Amino acid sequence: MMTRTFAPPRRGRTLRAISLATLAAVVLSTGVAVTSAQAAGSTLQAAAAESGRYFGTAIAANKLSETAYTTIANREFNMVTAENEMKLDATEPNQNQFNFTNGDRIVSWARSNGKQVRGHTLAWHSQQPGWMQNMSGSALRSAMLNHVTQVATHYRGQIHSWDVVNEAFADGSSGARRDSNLQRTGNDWIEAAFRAARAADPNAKLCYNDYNTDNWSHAKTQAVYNMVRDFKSRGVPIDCVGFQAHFNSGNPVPSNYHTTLGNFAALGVDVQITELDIAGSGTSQAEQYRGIVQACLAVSRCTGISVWGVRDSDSWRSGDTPLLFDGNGNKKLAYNYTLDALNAGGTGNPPTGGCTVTVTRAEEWSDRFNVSLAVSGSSAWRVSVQLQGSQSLQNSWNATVSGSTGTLTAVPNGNGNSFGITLYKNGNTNLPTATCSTT
Ligand code: 9MR
Repeated sequence: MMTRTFAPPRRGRTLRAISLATLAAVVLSTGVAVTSAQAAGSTLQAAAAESGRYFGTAIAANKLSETAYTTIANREFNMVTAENEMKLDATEPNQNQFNFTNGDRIVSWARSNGKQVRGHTLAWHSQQPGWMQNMSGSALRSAMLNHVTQVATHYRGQIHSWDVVNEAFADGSSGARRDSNLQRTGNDWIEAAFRAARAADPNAKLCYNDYNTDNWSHAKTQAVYNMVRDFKSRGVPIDCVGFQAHFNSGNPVPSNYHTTLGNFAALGVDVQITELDIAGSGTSQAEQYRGIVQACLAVSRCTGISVWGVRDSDSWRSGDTPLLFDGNGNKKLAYNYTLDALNAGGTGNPPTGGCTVTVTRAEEWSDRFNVSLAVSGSSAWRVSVQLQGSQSLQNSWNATVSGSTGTLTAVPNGNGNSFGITLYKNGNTNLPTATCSTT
């Protein structure tokens, strides 16, 4: 995990995100202002916003009356997806009788708390109401298009991105479309749905959304890619591709994820991570979350990440403890790694002259954790380390470190340009930030 102290200008970065007091302190204490310090976002939404991205969650309408739930959801996330409330069975239980009650509750909660909404989902083989399951042919095609039109029209102007079509490709090595009643209405059902959605809500971004499309070498990934390329070449209105990102040991985070995201983005669509959850616990789970964030940050058109639920207990597969908060609403290690990765941002060039320090989280125990710091650009340096909250210094190595709380100062002691510290958490597990100046 690296925290750049010398952040390149990034989209959406505003002075609001930088404490002016911190900035002034750096300039004054070093004498030479080599660059500005990077402010660390203290919530997922703030940290993601530093690079112009959103951080979202699935929301269940029946939990909006639970304060413990809404407190976390409101604090951490600025994008909301209705977990089930906008699906076909929820919104059109009887043909041409629409019910938007629960979908509207989520949109209303989101809007009154300043959040945007992802719409999920307009056309899908699953969770169809009974009347639709029994239809076929041109009657089904018309009913599907009517559904897309009516629902997208109801929410017109209120949706950031719509999952227009969900999960239309088969798993495995075939690269084929998934067999379904919708697919049997003709191969053009997907583009027809996109055209209807565009006509109904011209300002919403229109996404194709699927799972098991993360590994670039998988046949399903290639098949979706080829469809998107074809749509772009023929002017079918598609703006984005959603990667659900449901991971477990059978479907691990691929090492080529940034390649997948980058190749789709190169087709001229945004990419979004739409339903992220990762089965597991501890460091292994946390490192996978970090990998996902880093893959998204490496692709400029990866515009946001949404997790599929707030707490483990809210998850559709709660036994896998796949989310960022435990059932009591406590931040998990995966949360810390995710926040750190968002704050670290994408790669950038260090300033000319001066020095750069990277901050990496290392071993962790219940009461304390190690932090590794590596200086580049100069061997005559002074590093200021801003501890978080009540954190205090227990130990240090390979540098002379003074101070014990608040801001530490480190200078070389003849052991090179990398050094380490052990910090007592004292209730705060966030990674410290650091700035470097030459001496
Ligand atoms: O999380 C959703 C769960 O509450 C529903 O019972 C389930 C029904 O299909 O759908 C879950 O959400 C799915 C999403 O809509 C599409 N991608 C896979 C998600 C997890 O199954």
